[in-house]
Amino acid sequence: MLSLKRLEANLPRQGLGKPIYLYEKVTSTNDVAIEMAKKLSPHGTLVVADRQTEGRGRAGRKWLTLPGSALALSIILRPEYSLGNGLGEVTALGAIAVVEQITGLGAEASIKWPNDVLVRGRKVAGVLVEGSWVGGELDFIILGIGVNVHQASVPDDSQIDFPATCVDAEVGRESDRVDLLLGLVDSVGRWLPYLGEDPFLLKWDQHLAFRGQEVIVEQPSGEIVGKVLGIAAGGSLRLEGKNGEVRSVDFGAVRLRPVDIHSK
Ligand code: BT5
Repeated sequence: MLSLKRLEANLPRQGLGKPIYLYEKVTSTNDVAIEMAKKLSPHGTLVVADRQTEGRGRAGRKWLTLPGSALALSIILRPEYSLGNGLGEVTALGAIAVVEQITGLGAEASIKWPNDVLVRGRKVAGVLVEGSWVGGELDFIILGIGVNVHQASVPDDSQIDFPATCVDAEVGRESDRVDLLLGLVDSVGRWLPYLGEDPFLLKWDQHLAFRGQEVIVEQPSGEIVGKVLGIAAGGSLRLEGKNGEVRSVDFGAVRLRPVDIHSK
């Protein structure tokens, strides 16, 4: 189990992580954080669990958090602190934080637009951002991040539809989950003031996976095939079609996969 004592002694970082709530088991840290945010828990509230029984991915998909081996965390963000141009940028914020920490441990990580972190083409982390509006006004955003840390966190192939890995396997040694969590909170807090600004978009762009490669983007209106060019202002993905036409795909109910991976 993660040490609450160590976490409390080292938080907040960059204004995030106080209060912190650490659970042995929850349905989903995002669900717990949403309930707390509705009860007016402040900006920066951090919810962490050792295990999730109903961890959520996007569009009703599942996220598996196996006990003692992963990180599952959710941070409450409130709009009085600039939150950029919507959920897409907050999603990238979570992914950039993971990339920074993994890079700091010596492995190269990239962002599979819009919300996954990959190392050597395998998924090591996922980000789920959810917002709540009251009368058209943003009330709060929950930034949920799940990271596979130790080997036991990597689900069986039968449970996932994209190859997975964990931090330990990629950095070649056992990492410390508390250090990783503190580093993540620090990175999120450090980038938060720059959401939507050039340095942030540049960082996102620099770590984009599949640049120059053909990908398939699935959206409710159908599939688009194109070569990844980069991130556009606002956080949409720029793709080049077969005839050289360039189009932007907005963040939303989309999934991306390289054309040479046939899984869903
Ligand atoms: C995501 O969705 O990747 C977002 C995951 C967000 C998880 C965090 S944990 C803290 C917070 N609380 C929550 O309840 N959620 C957030 P998506 O891109 O839709 O990917 C989901 C897909 O990833 C699944 O359909 C599986 O194929 C795969 N998957 C599930 N668990 C995985 C794991 N531990 N490692 C790698 N892949 C996994």
